[in-house]
Amino acid sequence: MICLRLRPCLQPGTQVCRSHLRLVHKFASLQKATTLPAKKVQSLLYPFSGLEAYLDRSVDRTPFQLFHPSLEDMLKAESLFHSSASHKIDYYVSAERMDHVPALKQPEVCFIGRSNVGKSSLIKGLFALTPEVEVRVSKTPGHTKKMNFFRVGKAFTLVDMPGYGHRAPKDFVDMVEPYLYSRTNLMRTFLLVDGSVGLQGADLIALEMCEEIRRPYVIVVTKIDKCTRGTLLTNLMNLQDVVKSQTSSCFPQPFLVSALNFWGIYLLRCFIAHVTGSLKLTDTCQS
Ligand SMILES: Nc1nc2c(ncn2[C@@H]2O[C@H](COP(=O)(O)OP(=O)(O)OP(=O)(O)O)[C@@H](O)[C@H]2O)c(=O)[nH]1
Ligand SMILES: [Mg+2]
Repeated sequence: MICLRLRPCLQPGTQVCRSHLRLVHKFASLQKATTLPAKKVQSLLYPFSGLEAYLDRSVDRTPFQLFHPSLEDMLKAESLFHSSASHKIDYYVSAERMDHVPALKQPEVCFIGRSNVGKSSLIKGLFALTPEVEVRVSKTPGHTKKMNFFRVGKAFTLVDMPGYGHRAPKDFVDMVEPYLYSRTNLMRTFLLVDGSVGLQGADLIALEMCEEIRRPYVIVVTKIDKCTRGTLLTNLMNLQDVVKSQTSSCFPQPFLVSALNFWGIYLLRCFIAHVTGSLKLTDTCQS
């Protein structure tokens, strides 16, 4: 449709950059999302709030709301995800081995998880305000084969990792483990778990690896649009039990997200801005 509309305007020799044709999702921006009815805004901003009423009274809500920034802070964080001449967001480089990893000084965060859990889609969602930054996603597991580095100006770098489990690259462990151990500017690892299936055996191994490495990491529960509330709650409670009883470096609050409809994306943008030291929060919260 867009192509059809543009075609009559084209003069011979005119080039249309494909990136200009990519549209920004209507909820990519928090400002647009806040025009929705209040209850919907609440679920988009703090997805746990939509589940809270269905939890047994005996369940402690505190761990789920440790990081609870104000709308103002989230808006400030969002500005970091807009690309400009002085703050360029771009794909930088891919690395297959540690000696290919770029020597960047700015704080870094990385995304790990089973193949197909939604790592690349999540990064695409975070970068939805700059659709010219191409993040490749696929429904075929094992799509991302290398560590892909995306720079967010001089503020921080996001690293999209290959997945583990089904169709993982053969050298997954050799590639990812040394990175996690030795990357000095790595501020947080985000370990993604599929909300519709919960923790799998391979996730428990990844969790163990993160515990061994003893660097701070955070669990992100993905695809929350895909499952019933009951399934999500069951998987979430199980996850909380594991985090409470088996971890010491894991942030107690899981971040619930849907890359499809932007639930939790604004909160995660704000958390990334916070842990990389790019944003001073007005409210006090833990991390
Ligand atoms: N419904 C729904 N589907 C999603 C979501 N996030 C990702 N997907 C789908 O899940 C599939 C895998 O997504 P990717 O982002 O490529 O997954 P990945 O973790 O990067 O996978 P690998 O690169 O293979 O390790 C794609 O078909 C996505 O469209 C989500 O929030 N909701
Ligand atoms: Mg991927």
